Amino acid sequence: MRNHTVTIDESPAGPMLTFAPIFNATNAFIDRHIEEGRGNKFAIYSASAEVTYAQLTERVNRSANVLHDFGSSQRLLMVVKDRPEFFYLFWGAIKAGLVPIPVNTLLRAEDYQFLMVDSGAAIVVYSPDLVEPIEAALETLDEAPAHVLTAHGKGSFMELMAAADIDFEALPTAAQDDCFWLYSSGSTGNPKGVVHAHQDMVFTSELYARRILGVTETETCFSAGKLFFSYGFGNAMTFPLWVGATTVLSEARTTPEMTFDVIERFRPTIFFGVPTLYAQQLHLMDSVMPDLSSVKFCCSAGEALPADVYQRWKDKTGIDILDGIGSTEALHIFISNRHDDTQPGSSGKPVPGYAIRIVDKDTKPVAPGEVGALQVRGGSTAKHYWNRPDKTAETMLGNWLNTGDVYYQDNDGYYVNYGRSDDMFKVGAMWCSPFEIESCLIAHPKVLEVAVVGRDDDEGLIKPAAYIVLRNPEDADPSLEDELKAQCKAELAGYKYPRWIEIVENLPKTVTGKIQRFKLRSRV
Ligand code: 3UK
Repeated sequence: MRNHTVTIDESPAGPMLTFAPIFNATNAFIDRHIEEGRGNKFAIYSASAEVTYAQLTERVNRSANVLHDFGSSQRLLMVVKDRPEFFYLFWGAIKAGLVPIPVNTLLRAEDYQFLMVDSGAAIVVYSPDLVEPIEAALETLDEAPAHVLTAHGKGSFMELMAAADIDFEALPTAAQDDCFWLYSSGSTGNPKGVVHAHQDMVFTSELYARRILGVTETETCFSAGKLFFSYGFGNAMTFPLWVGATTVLSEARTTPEMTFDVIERFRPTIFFGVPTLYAQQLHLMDSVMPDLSSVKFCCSAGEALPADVYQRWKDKTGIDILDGIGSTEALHIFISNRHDDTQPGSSGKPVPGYAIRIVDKDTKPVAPGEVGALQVRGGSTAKHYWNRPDKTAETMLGNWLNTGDVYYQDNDGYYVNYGRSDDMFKVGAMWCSPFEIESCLIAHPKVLEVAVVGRDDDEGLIKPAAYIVLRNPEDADPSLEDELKAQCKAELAGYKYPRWIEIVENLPKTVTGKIQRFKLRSRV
């Protein structure tokens, strides 16, 4: 068996992947393409550069040489925007036996200070425009990392790479060795370092990207979610690299306008977005209709895609959106809709190769149709959080991963999201899912975004409250409030209509676009 070899057996329980005893993911995702004759093919399109597989391989080797000289088995904190350097650093580190830790590029100095201390990284590489928060964070440290460099520009890591050798033999790692970390933002508390192995990227790329989406080397992928977010990390890096396809990178902040510009310029065949972005894009399409003719299909994850947004997108563009649920801990999507099997408003069915169960408080499977806690088991799940035995014990239950989500399986076998366990609330002893009420409200033509939380009424009993962003702020008037309440009363169980409707300019969100309902709960 060669060092990059993975063999796949089709068993009744799903595909079984076996790895060569020595397995360094860089051989499988980068070097293999040279042997397979893709050297002259483009791996990356971006505003700053176009990069072929041959150039990518050479630059990863140069980067591995620089990093290996810094010291093997160290950790490398990457605060790097979506540009080709991200690839050189990430794969060069893995090839040289270091552990890369890509982190969010939109944070403040205090956050970087936390990440530097928590990760104990000996090397920090950052995009030059982030110099202010990075330097401010470095100043607060008792002990500075041994090497701090910008990714590109004068005196940068790219300059060291230019002077380095173009050959490098991958370190003889194993498929289950620790390979890279991603930080999980979480809705509360400090982020947690999620430790992933070499094999985890292979499982997500093979089981979800190749087999469910059908990504092949002829595709061009564009992800609105950035590379530091494990959704974007798969969509825009490991998936195209696994099959020898092309990715489109943009370091610009994600806005509907930016996504339309990139799609028209680089003509991707697959677009990966998140629900709030699809809603904003639809709104923008009322005034400018972009040319989306290159896009064969779209994907959505990060939070549940309301059926209404799915349908309006389909009506307006003719393009399908495949919703699937994934997480940083599982690395990518493990329940998904399919090209030929989509149930709008649901997350779809398990991706073969993953085991899924919905359980009650005693970890007993619930009866069909009952809501419970969603758990997943599969080859890509993280075994632990860095330095957080308490959180590891709560989340990693043997081989099962507790997602923190509430789900039920409908009569046709589709998995339906009922919100986060901590966003759920009871009205008159009956469970209320914010998502169900939000899906009803967002179907109103004047509503752009909505979030529902439980709020105490005069009697201290919880009732739904809705926070709404309007398409046109001028539409705010009391009759609209009545109309929205009436719409919910007509379509939902009586107790679920929102007793309060607050029109707001925007909703609090995490950097990955998830609504922070806990912030709205404390706002009253
Ligand atoms: C929620 C969804 C309903 C759910 C992610 C795809 O979002 C990702 O990772 P995170 O670690 O958050 C995980 C949590 O987000 N969620 C994600 N997708 C859906 N809820 N429907 C969905 N389709 O609460 C989950 O536990 O930020 C998504 C791929 C990789 C990812 N990291």
